[in-house]
Amino acid sequence: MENSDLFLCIDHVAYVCPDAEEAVKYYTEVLGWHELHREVNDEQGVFEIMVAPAAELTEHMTQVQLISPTREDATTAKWLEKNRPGLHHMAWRVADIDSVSATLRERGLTLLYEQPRIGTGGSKINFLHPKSGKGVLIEVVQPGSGH
Ligand code: MC0
Repeated sequence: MENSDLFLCIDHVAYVCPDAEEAVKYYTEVLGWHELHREVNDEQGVFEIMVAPAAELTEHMTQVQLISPTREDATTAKWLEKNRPGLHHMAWRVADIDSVSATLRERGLTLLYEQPRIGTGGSKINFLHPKSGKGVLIEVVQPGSGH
């Protein structure tokens, strides 16, 4: 793929904490942001709430994803044992995750999953290992219909 076809925008930045329900109050009640979506993702072991500064998403608006682990063996629970609540990963939106994944692998980068898994709103997701992301965990996300 050409570089200009790889990434569309920063889809979301994820904040991990023990209680997303408590965190969303800060965004909505203190900052006046809007809750746009919430769900439990059993495979990832997370409860997540998406918030944004506007009530309606514009095409390339970045959201903040408030995440808390739903079980002790979730990757985010392990992360919270080692870190205080804070920024956990950022997600780059793509149009075609299979083509982008193939290109990233051709460029020597390590993706965590062989095949994309299901993320927010039926999206398809994969992750660049932090060692392939300059020390940052990076999600690659192709939006689903409920995104
Ligand atoms: C771990 N490391 C990180 C990191 N987590 N670096 C930056 N940001 C993070 N969030 C680094 C550690 O510091 C360590 O570096 C190395 O990675 C190994 O860490 P570990 O503590 O031994 O942990 P692992 O290897 O067991 O797991 C790390 C790994 C895991 C990234 C593979 O967290 C994972 O599978 N993440 C992808 C899934 C995920 O995060 N799901 C939650 C969001 P050193 O230098 O000490 O070796 S789900 C989501 O977001 C969905 C719902 C969505 O958006 O749709």
